[in-house]
Amino acid sequence: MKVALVYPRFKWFEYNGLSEPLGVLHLVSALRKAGHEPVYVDYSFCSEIDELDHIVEGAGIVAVAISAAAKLERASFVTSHLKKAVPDALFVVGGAYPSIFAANSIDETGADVALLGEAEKSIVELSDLVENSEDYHSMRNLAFYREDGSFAENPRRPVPPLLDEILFPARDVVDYDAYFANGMSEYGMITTRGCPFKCIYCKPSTDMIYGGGIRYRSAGNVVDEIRELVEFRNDPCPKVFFKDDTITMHPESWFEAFRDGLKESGIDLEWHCNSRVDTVSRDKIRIMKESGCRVISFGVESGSQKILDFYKKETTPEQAVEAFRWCHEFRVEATANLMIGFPLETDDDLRLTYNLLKKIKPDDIIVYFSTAIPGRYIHDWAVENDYLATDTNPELLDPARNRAHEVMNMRLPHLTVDDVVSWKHRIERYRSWRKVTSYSKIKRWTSELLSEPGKAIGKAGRVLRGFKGQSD
Ligand code: B12
Ligand code: SF4
Repeated sequence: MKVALVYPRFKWFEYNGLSEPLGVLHLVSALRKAGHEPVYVDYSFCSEIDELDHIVEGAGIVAVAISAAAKLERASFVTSHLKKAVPDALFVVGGAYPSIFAANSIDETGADVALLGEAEKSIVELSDLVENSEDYHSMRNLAFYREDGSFAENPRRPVPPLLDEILFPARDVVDYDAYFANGMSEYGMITTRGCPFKCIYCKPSTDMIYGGGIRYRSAGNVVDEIRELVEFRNDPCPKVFFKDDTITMHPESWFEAFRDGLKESGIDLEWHCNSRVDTVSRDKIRIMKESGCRVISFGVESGSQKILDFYKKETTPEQAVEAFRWCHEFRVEATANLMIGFPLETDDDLRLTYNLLKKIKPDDIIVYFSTAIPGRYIHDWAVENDYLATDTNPELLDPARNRAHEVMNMRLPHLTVDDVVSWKHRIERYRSWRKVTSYSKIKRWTSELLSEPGKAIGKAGRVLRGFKGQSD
């Protein structure tokens, strides 16, 4: 049966950068293997809403991806258009947001059902049932409104324990040239699913998608996927962003096997990842560097232990000092991600954060505004303690957008928004200073100036704007 997998990023600007939707691509592979006819419908580069109707035509299921609340409005817009174009199809929503807010996803989009959590198995099961005109309402991971108006959320199947058994994402359906032409710079990939930590600004949302805990792929399986990517894109030196929550949960031996596997395959990989300062060691960073790691983006969040403890981050500023020292030693660029503007933060806490930055000397700094997103403990806490600002506009639920627009969705008893903004500007100025003094940044910028002068000049402009306190 024809199944349309829709990525509804229609006329949407990504504040955090453009990337291919890996989850949807995994579903394309699963459906293909099961003998269905999946079609990938990506609105990222469309200027008219009806531009892709011909691809969706004849689909028995139209499945729309929603990653976050910020995208709900786009998903609703695209779904209501497609409901007119293919009125007889079964409309499904899935992805991170419906896994947490199933009823709301159906209410807002008018979809018939939601598929919750990892969906490689359930999308195939649903497609089989629909194709055979069988009743699907009792299948696991399904949520829907019963005829009497009550909401049903069926039990979930256990998440697949062995990630190596999951098929690689179907990259052949992606128009990578368009993605790269529009600012994407790295292929996405993932080597683990889930995260065992409990930070209040994040959990329990990811547990609702990946079922809690963490599951791993073997290094060999990841090397196989990279080999496939190298062949498919005819690029022996690909750049990859590992989207894992904390890839450094892998032990050192994993990174050794990964490094050796790449070497044996003759692949010169360059990659970057996110990490926590307490899951790295000096040796791990050395081996990561040997396997092509160029940048590690650490969730440093704050220089104040009091704030880290409120976030339940379970890290210390001292661990940040060590992690950044090791990165500088092995010339791995280290980015510090910060989250400022938490209601309990004071001017002294922000000063501690600023002082920590001066100590760890990050090669880059990304300042987010602390945001209470529904489905996370921080949101419950903000509601209970009356810190949530009255405006629940979904647009305010994207920390990257809030940073760019300098707006917040929580009230601050000890600071004004202007205070936070002025600390942000101070940090941005220090960030620009680091960019013109960091060895790695200067080296990269110089080589870019020779190979891609336009890009390098654009970067220099952004650094200059940073000196005025403006972020990218
Ligand atoms: C890469 C990424 C991004 C990228 C873009 C993602 C993209 N192009 O797909 C960028 C950087 C732009 C981004 C931005 C944001 N993101 Co983001 N992002 C991620 C990240 C790190 C990886 C996603 C991924 O590829 N996972 C791997 C694949 C295999 O898993 P998956 O996508 O979940 O797919 C599975 C299921 O969800 C399901 N599924 C997925 N799609 C579909 C579609 C259908 C139809 C069905 C049936 C099922 C289904 O099946 C898949 C296979 O099992 C996740 C964290 C994580 N570890 O997943 C956060 C995450 C999805 N992001 C999140 C959020 C909140 C945001 C932001 C609001 C800001 C932020 N970072 O906090 C913005 C808003 C973006 C927006 N406007 O929508 C949350 C979402 C949770 C929530 N709803 O509250 C997550 C879970 C991170 C977190 N814990 O905070 N993000
Ligand atoms: S913020 Fe990162 S480390 Fe903390 S729970 Fe979320 S994914 Fe895990």
